[in-house]
Formats: sequence, structure tokens, C-alpha cells
Amino acid sequence: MAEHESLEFGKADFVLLDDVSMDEFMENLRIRFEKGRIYTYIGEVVVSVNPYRAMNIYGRDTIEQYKGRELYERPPHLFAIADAAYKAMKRRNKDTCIVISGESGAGKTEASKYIMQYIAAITNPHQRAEVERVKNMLLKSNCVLEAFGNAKTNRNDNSSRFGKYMDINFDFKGDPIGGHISNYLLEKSRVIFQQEGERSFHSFYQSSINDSSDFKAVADAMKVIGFTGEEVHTVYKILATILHLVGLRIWFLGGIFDSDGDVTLIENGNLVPVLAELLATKQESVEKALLYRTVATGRDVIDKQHTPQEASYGRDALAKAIYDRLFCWIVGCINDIIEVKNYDARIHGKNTVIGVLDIYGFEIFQNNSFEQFCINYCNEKLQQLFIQLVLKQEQEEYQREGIPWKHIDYFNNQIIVDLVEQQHKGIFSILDEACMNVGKVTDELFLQALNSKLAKHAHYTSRKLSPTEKCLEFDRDFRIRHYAGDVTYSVVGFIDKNKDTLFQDFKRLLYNSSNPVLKAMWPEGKLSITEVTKRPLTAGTLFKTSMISLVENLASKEPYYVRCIKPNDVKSPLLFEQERCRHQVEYLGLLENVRVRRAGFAYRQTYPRFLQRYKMISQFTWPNHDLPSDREAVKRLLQGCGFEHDVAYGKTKVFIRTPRTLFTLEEQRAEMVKRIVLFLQKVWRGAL
Ligand code: AOV
Ligand code: MG
Repeated sequence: MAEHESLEFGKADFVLLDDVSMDEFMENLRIRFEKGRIYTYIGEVVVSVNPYRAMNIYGRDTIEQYKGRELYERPPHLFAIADAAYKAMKRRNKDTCIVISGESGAGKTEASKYIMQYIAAITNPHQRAEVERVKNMLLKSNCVLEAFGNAKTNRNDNSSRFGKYMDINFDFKGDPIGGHISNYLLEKSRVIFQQEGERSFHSFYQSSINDSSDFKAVADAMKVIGFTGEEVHTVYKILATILHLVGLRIWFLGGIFDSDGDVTLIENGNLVPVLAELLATKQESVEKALLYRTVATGRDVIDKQHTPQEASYGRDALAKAIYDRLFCWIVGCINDIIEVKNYDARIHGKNTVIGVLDIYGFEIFQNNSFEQFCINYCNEKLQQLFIQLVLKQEQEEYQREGIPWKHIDYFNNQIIVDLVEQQHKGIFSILDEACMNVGKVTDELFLQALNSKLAKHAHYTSRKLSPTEKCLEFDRDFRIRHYAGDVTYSVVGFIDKNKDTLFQDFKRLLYNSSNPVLKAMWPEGKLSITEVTKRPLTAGTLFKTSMISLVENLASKEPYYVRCIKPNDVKSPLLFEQERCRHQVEYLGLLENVRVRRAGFAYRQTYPRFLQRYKMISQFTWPNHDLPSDREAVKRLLQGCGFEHDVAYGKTKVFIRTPRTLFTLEEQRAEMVKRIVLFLQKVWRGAL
């Protein structure tokens, strides 16, 4: 481990604790935080505590210290994990990924940016222009995505309101040649409503005094990435459109004699021409789309007037949808620009990938709705992946291989994942079912369905628990006991947000805009009313499907983990709130991680492949062995090197306990390869 660090800074790897107990773990974490050592290892996992102050540890000189080094050679750092992921990809030709997790404000997004910076800094030694271009785009895209996808919340001033997974593609030289961003469910409701003390997306403020320097940075980044002047202009028009839409007041004039005379109106009608101009369309069309709905009845097509509720709903849905479309369009543009261009590199070349995942962290607010439900489910999924890969499979492999192993217990959150996503029985399914009902569907009916179907589930309750909460209304809430804490969700809005209906009239309105950029964002507006029949998938189902495929994708790569911890809730660089941190260490399963790691083995390989790589370092195995099996040969090789004490022999694989043994083997191999090459060169020269 990192011997360079003196012990006054605590232990650089939790595996080295004298006693693996919560108290010792916490003590080590605290000492390191207080001494400005914000990173600590658990084997190959980096535990990070948000310092809430600028740290002088990300500069060029630090990057140089980590470049090409092995993990244990330097103090724990994000750069070391980035380097490890990079090296593994290069050496073994394997896709890797870096999964960053932790609750809201714990430092995931910052970590992801440092990782990207590091990868950009250590690649392309020959300064190839195309690679420099790609790197520049990858780094610049962050700034744009943050402007449009992040916002101030009560947990984090720069909170990611979308999930982001970025693939970086590398060529056979190990240089970045492109990338791809996948974005997950943007919290679009933020454009029309924010909780007290929160803001809408940064993009809406970046022309005001406070944020004007950010505005310039975003505008510059968009230009560099390659957005045209017209495109940037349209983006600002769209933002203005949303601000006006939010201010639009719907008004109702009751019929004097009967309800047939009822009229829904726009109170501040002076906004309509402004909207029409911004959207490059006709005033009448805007007004009609806001107040009427085209419906097909048999062969006839008629215009049906909205009730004020419908019109208000439509207005909000339009504002949200326009922003969501804008965001997805921006991601799409960035992807077009960063995708691997060179045909040969894409099809023939060795093309490997490092994925970096930065999602919205677990969050609990005063009022938690559909968005928090999705966000927290996403965090459950990632915790489950961590459990699967780090705690479960690891232990199962030892058992399968017949290595003596004492099972280490941990809380498996699969039960909560099932509660949310299981087919037919899970909350998403129950919600979809409620949404499918014809007739009056209400959030309350959905809640009743939940309560009747899930009453017995250990992680679900329909009741608020604390006595102070009892005075509040019961019949709007349900509570989930998440891996990271209890969250009470209000069902209000679940049905609408899940259905996510946008009247077809709006799509046609925007498709018929004479602004080509705007038009291109709404291709389905092309369909006429009679052509639209299919019921679209619900927001919940789409999100669930995207999460399941995200996790599959991550699981197919070699994962590296960064586990972020938030030291306090007041953004203080000085405060290490013992209880807050202990809670996070607990639910992240870090102690179990240490136990598995400590009892386990850092490296394993099948016998034939192990031999293939290291056989040249032993006279018993080079060039071929005559032992009865590869297993015997590996045994002989390792005995010869004096590593007997540090290894175990499974049925099909050899296990090596400490990374240093592996590195020594690597060094010896490199030495032998050098000698063999020299020898061969001599032979060739002699033959010439
Ligand atoms: P998050 O991504 O985990 O939350 P961020 O990465 O946005 O959290 O971090 C929150 C804030 O903490 C940042 O804006 C910085 O002020 C500070 N911070 C985090 N990491 C560092 C660091 N390494 N050095 C200095 N300051 C840091 V959320 O996106 O809300 O889940 O949805
Ligand atoms: Mg974030």
C-alpha cells in the first residue's frame, strides 16, 4: 500500500485497519478528512469525502505522479483509479467502467470531471490533431450539459438533474478517438415548479448578473463544440418560450345560460404573439393549440375546447416537453460531434471503451415526488450492482473454486429493487396499471392499489411513522424503506407524470414551425391526427427499461468504483458529522467491502492464461512444462518465486492475495521479455 504516507494521516487503505469495526473505520475516515486526505482505498475501490474546499491536488504535477503507476505506489487518488481503469483497458484489451456513487452533494460530478481531465491529460503523447479535437469536445461538453441539466437544489447548488453515462472510445494506441453520452430521465418538471429555496436549471439564469460569466463560458463551449449561430439562437428562443409559457394564465368564462357557452381563454393574451414569434409560427396556431384539442371521432375530425384544467395541464406539459426535447437535442448534437468518425477505427481497429457513470444521487426532500422515486430507484440499482459484483460474486467464486471461505454477511437490497421494478407486482407496474384504467384515474386510486398490494412488504408502508408527522395528511403518502434511508413520497402527480401526455396538437404546432432547428426536434409532429394510434410507453416503464440496460452494460465491463461520502449538510469544509458519515458508510456497505476484500484475493486468473503470461519467468515452465497439469505447473512456478504464502489454488483458477505479488511477477516478466528479445535479435543478426 501507499507507504509514502506517514501514519499520522491514517491508513491509506481500510484493508490495513487493525480491527475491521465501524469505530475504527470511522476513526480512520475522520483523521484522513481532517488532515486533508480525502481519498482512501478499499483495495481497488476509492472512498472519497467531499472536502467542500478547493484542493491543490488535481494539477499537472499530480497527474504526472500518477501516470502509469500502479495503484499502491502513490497515495489514494481518483487519478490512480482512472489510471488503473485505463491500464486495464490497454493491457488486457477490455472495456472498463468507472461507477461513481453516493448521495446528492457527495461529489460525484466533480469526481467524474477530474477523471475525465486525467484521462485527457495522459493520452495522445504525439499530439495528434484529431485526438486533441476529440478530447477538447469531451471536456467542453460537460460545461454545456451542466448548464442545461443541473440546478440548485436544497441538497446541492450544482445538482445533476439527469443521469449521465459517457463512453470514451480508444484506438489501439490508447488514445481517445470519440465518445458517446447516454442521458437518463431529466427532471423536467423543474421548469414549472421548484421547491422553496431551489432554482430552475442553470440555463435560465445565465443571462442575469450573477451568472453572466457562466453564460459566456457556455456560449463559448457551444461554439467550440460546433453549434451554429442559428442553433444557439434557437436555444435561447426556446428558453424564452418556456419562461413565457410559465407566465401564461388560463382564464375561464362561464356560459350565462348553460355550459355550452363556457369559454377557456388566455388572460394575458399579449403573450401569444410573443410566443408565436419565438416559435416561428402563427399566432392563431399557438392560441388554438393551447385552448383546443383536435380529436378524431370516427371519420370526422373536430376541435374540442379544453377545460381550464386541461389547458393549464397542456401549457405545463408543453413547457416541460420543450425543455426536455431541447436537452435531448443538445445531447444528440454533442454525440454527433464526438462519435467515432473514422470508418476503419470503428469497424476494424481495436476499439475499446472506458465508461464513466455520474448519476443523480439518492435524495430526500421535504416533498418527494415521482422524480425522487425514479432517482432513488436508480441508486438502488447501482447499489445492487455493487453488491453483485463486489460482495456476492466475489464470495460465490471462492466457494465455487473450493477456496476455504467464511461467508461475510451483508444487506442485499434486491428486495427493494424488486419492490419497485418487478413485473406485475412492482410499483412501476401498479402505476402503469392505474394509468391504463379507463374512466377517472386519480393518484388516490393508485395509492389505494399500492396499499392493498404491498401492505405486507417489509420495505413498504402506507403510514408515516413519527408522531409529529401524524398530524399531516395520511392519504397522499407512501413510504419506502430504501437502502439509504426512509423516504416518504407524495403520490400527487404520479399518474400525470407517468403518463406524460403531450397533446398531439403541440407536436404538430412545433413541427410546423418555420425555424428548421425547432422543426427538427419534433419529427413526430408530421403525423396527422388519424395516424396516431399507439399508446406510448409510460415514463416509469421507459426509465425502468433504461436502468436495466444501463446496469447490464456496466456489468459487461470491468468496473472500478468511487464511493462518495458527504461529510455534512451545511457544505462546510471543517465539519465531519460523525453520524451522517457513519450512516453512509453503513448503507454503502463499505465495512462489508473491507471484510470481503481483506479475506479475499486481489487477483485471479485461470491456469492456462496465467501460464501464457508468466511462463517465461520459470525454468519449469519455459518454453513448455512437462508437469501433469497446468495447475501443477503454476504451483511450481509460484513456489520457485517464493510466493507460496500469498496464493491459493482453486479448481480452475489461481488466486493471488496481495497486488504486490502480481506486480513483482509483472516486473520479472518484463525483465525476461527484454532478455528474450535481445537474445532473438542476436540470433537474427547472426543468421543474416
Ligand atoms: P453530486 O454530483 O454528488 O451531487 P457534486 O459533485 O456536484 O455532487 O458536488 C457538490 C459540491 O461539492 C460541488 O459543487 C463542490 O462545491 C463540492 N465538491 C465536491 N467534490 C469536490 C472536490 N473534490 N473538491 C472541492 N470541492 C468539491 V447530485 O448531482 O446532487 O447527486 O444530483
Ligand atoms: Mg452530480
